[in-house]
Amino acid sequence: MRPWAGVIAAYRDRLALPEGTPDCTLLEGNTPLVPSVALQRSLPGNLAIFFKYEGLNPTGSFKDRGMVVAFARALARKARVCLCASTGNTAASAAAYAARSGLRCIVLLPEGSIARGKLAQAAMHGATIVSISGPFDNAMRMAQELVRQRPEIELVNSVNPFRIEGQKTAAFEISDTLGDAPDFHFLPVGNAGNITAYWKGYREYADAGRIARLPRMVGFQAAGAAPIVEGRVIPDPQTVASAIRIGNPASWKGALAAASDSGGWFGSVTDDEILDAYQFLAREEGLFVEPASAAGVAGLRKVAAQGRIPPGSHIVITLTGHGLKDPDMAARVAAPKPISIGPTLAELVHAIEG
Ligand code: AN7
Repeated sequence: MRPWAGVIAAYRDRLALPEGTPDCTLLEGNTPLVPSVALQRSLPGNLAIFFKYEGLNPTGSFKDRGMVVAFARALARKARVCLCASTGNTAASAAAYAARSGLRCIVLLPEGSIARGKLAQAAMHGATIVSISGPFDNAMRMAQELVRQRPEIELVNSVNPFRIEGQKTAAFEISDTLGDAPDFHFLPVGNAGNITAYWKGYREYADAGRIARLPRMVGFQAAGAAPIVEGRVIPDPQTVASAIRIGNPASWKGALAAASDSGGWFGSVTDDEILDAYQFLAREEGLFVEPASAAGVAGLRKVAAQGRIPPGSHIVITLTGHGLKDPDMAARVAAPKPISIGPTLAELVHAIEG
C-alpha cells in the first residue's frame, strides 16, 4: 500500500489543476468515516449513520482540502501574499499553508467572535491578523475590495474556485469508502462553499461511473444566522457557533443548486439544539467537535423526529472541525471541576466514590 500523500496526489486526475502545478501538501484528507453508535441507536428507522470526521485534518478542519489546492495554484502563479476573510478555520488553514509555502498571509477576522484555538493557530503560523468590526460579512467584502485594488494578492476564500476543487475530494473519499454515495448527506452551512463542493464531487463521481446514486444534500444553518433558510441577508447574524455566524454567504447560489438539484433542502437549528448535539457527540459518540460542526447532527435529529427520513437510509454527516478549536465553549458547557486531593490512595478512593 502506498502511504497517503494528500488530496492532490490522491485525486490529481479529477482536479481542474494545470499540469505541473506544485504541491505544498500537509497530507490533508483521508479522514476517518466513523460509524455512529449512539446517534443511530437514539433514532428510529434503523438508519446507518457515518461521521466524516474532518477535525482530523492537519489544521483541525475541512478547510485544508481546499487550501492545499488554492496554494498549489498560488505558487504556480508565483503569488507572494495570500489573503482571506474568516470566522477562524479558513484563517488557521491559510496561515499554515502560507507558512509551508513561504507566502505572507493576511487574515481579516470579525472582531471578538473567533474561537481561541483558531486565533492561536493563525498567530503561531505567523499571519498578519486584522480584526474588523461587525460580522464576517464585512471582512469578506473588504477582502474582495482589497484584491480588486491589488490583484497580485491571492484571495484564498472559497470564492476562489480552487478551494471548491479541493474540498470536493471529501465526497470522493466517502464514496470510495462506502462503495457508493449515501442516501443523505447532512452538513453545517456558513459561507456555503462546502455544500457546493460536496455536490460537485458527488456529481463528478456519478458522471465518471464511480457511484450509482446521488445523495440528497441537506444543509443546516444556525437559527440566528440562517440567510439561506430565510431567503434574505441577515445584517447582524448571531449564534454560539462562531464558525457559521455569517449573514451573506458567498456561495449562496451554489448551495441552493446543491439542495434543489439533489432533492435536498435547508433547515435551521437553534443554539440550544446545536449545543445539545455538541455534547451528545462528545459524551455518547466519543467525538469532540466544535459547536458549528454539531449543526448537521442537530439537523438530522430534528428531521428524523419529523419522520422525514425513510427507514434504513444511509446517512453521512460531516463533522467539519475539531472540538479543541473552541476550548472556551467546551469549558462553558462541560464546566470541568477536577477533584483536588493529595497523593494518597485513601483520598483517591474517597474522591471517586464520594
Ligand atoms: C467548523 O473559516 O467560513 O458553508 O471563514 O469553520 O463552507 O462556509 C468557516 C466555515 C462549517 C461552514 N463548520 O462551511 C471560515 C468559515 C466549520 C466552519 C463551516 C465553517 P461553509
